[in-house]
Amino acid sequence: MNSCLFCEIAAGRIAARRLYEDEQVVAFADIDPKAPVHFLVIPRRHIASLADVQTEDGALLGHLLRVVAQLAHEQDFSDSGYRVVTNCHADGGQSVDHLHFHVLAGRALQWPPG
Ligand code: D5M
Repeated sequence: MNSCLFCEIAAGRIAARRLYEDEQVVAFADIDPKAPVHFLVIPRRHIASLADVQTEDGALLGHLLRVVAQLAHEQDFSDSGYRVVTNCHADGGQSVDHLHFHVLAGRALQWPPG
């Protein structure tokens, strides 16, 4: 596998504003925020996209989404609301090939997205 930006962030070799980390996942601020709150939650292990998730990754994905809900609660935007997005492959708008969930909050978000 070639060098992966989000693997480097997860390993601490590239700096990011980290919000949360444990043995399996890392959350950090998006470098180009699209809302007052915009961070990314990633698995430490390299999974290229949602299309590459395997059945045995179910517990990891469940934990990752539970971390999203926990951070929303702790950062006090759970009640006002938020959006969780993963972009997959070219038409989905994926630009970094390491599975990541965008978490957006802090304003009323439009639907549908562009
Ligand atoms: O989302 C990829 C996201 O990754 C995009 O919103 C910018 C963000 N990004 C890119 N480089 C960095 C660094 N170095 N730190 C934090 N955030 C970063 P996608 O859905 O793949 O387009």
